[in-house]
Amino acid sequence: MDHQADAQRTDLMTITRFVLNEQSKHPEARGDLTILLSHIVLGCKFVCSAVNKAGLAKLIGLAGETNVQGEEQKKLDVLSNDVFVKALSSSGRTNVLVSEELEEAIFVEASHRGKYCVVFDPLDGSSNIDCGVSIGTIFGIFLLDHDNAGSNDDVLKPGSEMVAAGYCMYGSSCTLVFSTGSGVNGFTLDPSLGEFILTHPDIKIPKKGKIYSVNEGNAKNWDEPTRLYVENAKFPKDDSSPKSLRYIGSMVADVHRTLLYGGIFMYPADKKSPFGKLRVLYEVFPMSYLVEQAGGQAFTGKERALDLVPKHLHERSPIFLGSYDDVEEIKKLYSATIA
Ligand code: FDP
Repeated sequence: MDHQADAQRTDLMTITRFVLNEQSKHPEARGDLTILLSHIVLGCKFVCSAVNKAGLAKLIGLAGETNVQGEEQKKLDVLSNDVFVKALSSSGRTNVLVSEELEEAIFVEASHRGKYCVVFDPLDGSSNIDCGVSIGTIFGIFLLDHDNAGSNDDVLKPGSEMVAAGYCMYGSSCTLVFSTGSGVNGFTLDPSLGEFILTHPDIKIPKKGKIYSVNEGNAKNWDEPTRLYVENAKFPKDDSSPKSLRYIGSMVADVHRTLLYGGIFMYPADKKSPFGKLRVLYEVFPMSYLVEQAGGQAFTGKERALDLVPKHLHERSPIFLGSYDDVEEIKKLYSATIA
């Protein structure tokens, strides 16, 4: 019997243990971020379970319809929003909440108010929900220097001011990836334990990748740098191999693959959508934060994505993110166009 291998299997680094270890490196920390993260983890577990059951539930008349008890079932994205709003506000550590699902920000009432502002997309990749393809939750966290009533201005700040960000991907397994500003770590949910276990420690994005990821159906409306980048990816001018195209159409899944395998994910501006499609606060910022923490770059076509200062809660921005060298290439194409 291999006792050493057995010992390794039983010495599990759960997400709670990991976050507490991180907290102990900061003697001044009072555990507020740890508590907030544990509420986010609970929300992710809840949504994961709902996503896993959705297909089956639909077959027997649940999800989105009326169940056997005659109760109306909420659609997954509405349900996910409710789960996260409740998990976050009940943590007692949040102040302002911005959700993709809600027009206005939520200002947490005084009795539960804390110092953190959370921006989130409770269920991203909605067009993939009904066909069972990977979808996810994305979140970013800002810290206030006061615990008075918050305002929209508390989140209309550059992404570089976030103190943590992450996503949970509901795919063939449930994977939670996050950073509190000192690297990126990934955890996989062990359904038999109900615990997220560290499976991807200290994720580093390859310096250069072999994959480009973009909705090429929009090509006729692209700007010149994007068109040139994709042309070079397919017909390289040097003797390198062409890149592969991979596009799932769920930002979480496309960024997850980019973090692990390298390459570039793009949602550029085009003639029809001059600001691109993806939302600054809860899509562009958290993913750019993670990519930078993993050693890559995130660029809007004009500037470093984390330097953007949004004027509105649901503002959009073009985004190019991924391996350092690949993003460098598109940056050069943009500066050549402007020059
Ligand atoms: P969806 O519309 O399915 O919710 O922001 C939403 C998003 O998905 C991203 O997850 C995804 O990267 C992108 O939009 C896909 O957009 P296209 O269908 O235009 O490619």
